[in-house]
Amino acid sequence: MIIDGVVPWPEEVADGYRKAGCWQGKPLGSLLWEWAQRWGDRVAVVDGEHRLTYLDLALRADSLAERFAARGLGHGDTVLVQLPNCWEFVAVTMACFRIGVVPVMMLPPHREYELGSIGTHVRAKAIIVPDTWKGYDHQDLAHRVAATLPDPALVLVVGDEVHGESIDVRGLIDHDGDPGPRRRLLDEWAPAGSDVALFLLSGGTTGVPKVISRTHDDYAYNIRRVVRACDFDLDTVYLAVLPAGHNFPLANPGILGALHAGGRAVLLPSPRPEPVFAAIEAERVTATSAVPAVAITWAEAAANSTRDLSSLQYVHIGGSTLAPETAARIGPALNCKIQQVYGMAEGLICYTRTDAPDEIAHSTQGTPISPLDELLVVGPDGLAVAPGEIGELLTRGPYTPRGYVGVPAQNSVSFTPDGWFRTGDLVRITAEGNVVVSGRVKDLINRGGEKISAGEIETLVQELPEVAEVAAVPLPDPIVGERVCVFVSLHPGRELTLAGVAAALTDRGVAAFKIPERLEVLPDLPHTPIGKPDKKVLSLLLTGGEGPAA
Ligand code: J2J
Repeated sequence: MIIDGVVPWPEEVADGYRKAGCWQGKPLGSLLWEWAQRWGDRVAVVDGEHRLTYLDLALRADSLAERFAARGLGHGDTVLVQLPNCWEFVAVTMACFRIGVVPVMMLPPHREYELGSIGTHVRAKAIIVPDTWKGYDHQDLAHRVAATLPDPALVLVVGDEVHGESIDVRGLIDHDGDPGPRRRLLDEWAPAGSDVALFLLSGGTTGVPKVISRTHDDYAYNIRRVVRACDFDLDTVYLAVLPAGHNFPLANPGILGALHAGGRAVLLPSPRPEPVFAAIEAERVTATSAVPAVAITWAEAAANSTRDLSSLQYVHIGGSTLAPETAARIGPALNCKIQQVYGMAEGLICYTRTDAPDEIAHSTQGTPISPLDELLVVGPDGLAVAPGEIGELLTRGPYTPRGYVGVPAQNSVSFTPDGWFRTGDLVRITAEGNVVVSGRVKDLINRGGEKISAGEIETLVQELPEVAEVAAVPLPDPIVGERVCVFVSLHPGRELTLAGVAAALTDRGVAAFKIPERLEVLPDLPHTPIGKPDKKVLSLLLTGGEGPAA
């Protein structure tokens, strides 16, 4: 089934990946039943008091899938999934995979602005939310957003307080323990391996929603390879603390990797050290993943913790720059090995391997997980740089799609005519083949691993009546790496405060992590020769001479 705006791999390339055995033609929902048959009574998912076996998970997913279908959801329909880390997230995702419904992985802090713009872009047919989360009423949010979407959209809610007009997700789950005819029926409705399995969101570099389509074939291959790179096996107990809808904890190797290996995924809705340490102790967690800012808080808190963390073997760290000295501190503090990961929802994943010497694991971001990943480092002229030199990384491969969904103009910028994805990251590749990320050319702000498009913030701030011109730049920060700083010039006689900007963007329904944390008002912004705000000069104003952190 072809979804509007999804860019396929060229047929001959796709054939090559099939012949090479990367793409096996199995939808992720059928893998669920393979796992259930192999490991039926082993525990698959732990969420607080809830412990689901593989069979239990498959039965619940099937039950949900049948009910989704009964409400008209089918192949290629998109559903915004905004759930915290909970067992229902896994069951809902698997249910979608079973019947070719495409979950769109939103994050819990997203609000009207993000749900509305993405939901419109993908023509969402349903929104799945918790009733409330961190004191915020997501059920109400979902109804407000649903009313603005181009197509009628169902609102499905996970929680105890489900209103009359919403569908209670837990209420859709019923089974008597026998897969029986329901499983056979759903097998008949299964999507093809080449169909889109899910949509992930990219931080992006402009205000255009950048939705990444991942097929069952490509995602399954990604998961198989990364399970290998991280030595996940039957004994793996993986703790998911980053938001589960993010590619990293979802599948690299994350929750789906742990399940694919026959291990166990423990879901925790918070990365705060104490609950994390308590979960590691209680569940004998062997591996977890974190962005650097989170891993640093764990390393600091571990010294004063009496929790038994001895089961922990690996922490996967990625999403933003990790200084080698910091990397060297984290392993000893948590008494485990770290594996660095340089990854992106657009595909390419690089990992330092479990047996890498410390020097490699601390100072590089590792090698690609697939021998078929192609990496090309180019200079500003678009030509390959000399080996070992820094340049922008371009990549292609069996799990790196050839375009964002429905944005042809953006695709002609983000992808080369021969299908290379321009990562926007500056890297060098060492003589041993390890990637070292050394900066970026793309215009975004990386706030503790959350990617914020400078262009998107600029569009929003530009709408304020006081603002003549705006530029958003990263403000280097010792804790989260970067925060959003906006430079503005104002119309004559107008005034603007940081609180005013924050209030206006919050009113627009923008997620809190994107709200600017510093405002600088200048009489005029400096400009480049072609008349754009000169962000290099602005960044220098912030750092007093040193450029912004990479
Ligand atoms: C510096 N920058 C990094 C690293 C990603 C695993 C891990 C991370 C992501 C992710 C992911 C970095 N050092 N180690 O999806 O599966 C920056 C780069 C990159 C962008 C991608 C996964 N690791 N980055 O972070 O789609 O700029 O994916 O292009 O959110 O994060 O962001 P995202």
